[in-house]
Amino acid sequence: MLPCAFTLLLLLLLDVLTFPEPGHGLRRQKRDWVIPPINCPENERGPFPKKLVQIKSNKDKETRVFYSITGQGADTPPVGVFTIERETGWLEVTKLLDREEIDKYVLFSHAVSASGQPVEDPTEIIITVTDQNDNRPVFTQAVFHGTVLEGAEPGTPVLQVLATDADDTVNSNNGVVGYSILRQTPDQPQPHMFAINGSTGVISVATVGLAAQVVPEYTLEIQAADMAGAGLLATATALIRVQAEGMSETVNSTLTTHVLNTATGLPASGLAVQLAQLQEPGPQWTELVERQTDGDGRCLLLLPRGQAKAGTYKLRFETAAYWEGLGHVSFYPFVEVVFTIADPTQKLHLPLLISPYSYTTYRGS
Ligand SMILES: *[C@@H]1O[C@H](CO)[C@@H](O)[C@H](O)[C@H]1NC(C)=O
Ligand SMILES: *[C@@H]1O[C@H](CO)[C@@H](O)[C@H](O)[C@H]1NC(C)=O
Ligand SMILES: [Ca+2]
Ligand SMILES: [Ca+2]
Repeated sequence: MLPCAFTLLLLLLLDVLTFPEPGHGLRRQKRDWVIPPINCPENERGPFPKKLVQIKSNKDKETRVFYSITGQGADTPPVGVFTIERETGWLEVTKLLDREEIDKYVLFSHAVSASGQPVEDPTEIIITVTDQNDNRPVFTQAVFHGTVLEGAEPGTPVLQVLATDADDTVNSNNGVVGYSILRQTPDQPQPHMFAINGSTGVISVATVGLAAQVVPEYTLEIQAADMAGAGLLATATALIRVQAEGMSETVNSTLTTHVLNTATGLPASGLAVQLAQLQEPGPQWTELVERQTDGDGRCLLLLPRGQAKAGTYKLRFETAAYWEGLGHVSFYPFVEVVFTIADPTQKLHLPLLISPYSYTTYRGS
């Protein structure tokens, strides 16, 4: 980009633009001479008219030549933004330009003799209006809403904010918006629970620990700045509701299990667990849930209160897959524990201790 495009225009003044001389050379092209694109910055103040470039026909040695221009900005709306001095060929701009309104003018210059006969082919003049950063970003909404499930993993997308900027994004960063999070309220359990992608505006979970009972809703103050994040500013709000689905299940769960690897003394994590219920009267099992033990070897969500009924249940532990994952062969392809629930409101804990060659279970509390 030019720091000041009028510098260039002044340089152009030294090179008076002449119409091509026809019939030169063997490979004459249809349009053998093009006036180079003229850059004209928007918002340039007067006094007007302001000279841009002088156009000249070599025929002026033989005859008097009169110049005119046609096209948008000359004789079609907006009429008269550009004029040309009939006798000197000076092309002038008559008013302040706005790139966001019109970013390019295509004009044609004409040269005629005193009798009105064209002495040149019309020549194209392209005037490019160069950008100034005269628009700040504008958020498409004052408040953006999003919902996230509590316990969501870092990286989980929550919502996308959007700000537009009318300025140029192709040849400059004047219209390129960069996003950031200014503030998180409340700053519990930590100040940076969410992150925003600076270029896309996608807000995602940054830290584990979202819990509806701790913070049911977050307010984020979001900033958009042009110049890819370093320029003119705008702010908006993002409201993020933390959905408590997992929590009520956890707190209300009446059945839990805990698997311990007795070969190492460590919790068995990532072990698949299935819960099924016996359909009376027949020997038919209806599968209720399928889970994996967490990092502590626990499964807390097996039987939510309200869903629990008195009856016969079965927990199936996929022990062989677990041992295979550790490079062991298991004597037991799986472990099934069948038990009865008499009082569905009472909490029931069912630990399982496993080694490749043994297992133990008992009623815990
Ligand atoms: C932002 O999103 C874009 C497009 O999805 C991605 O290419 C880029 O890596 C992301 N930036 C960060 C910092 O995650
Ligand atoms: C238990 O579940 C009931 C309804 O299913 C709900 O109203 C209650 O808030 C839950 N309790 C807890 C501590 O989450
Ligand atoms: Ca801008
Ligand atoms: Ca602009």
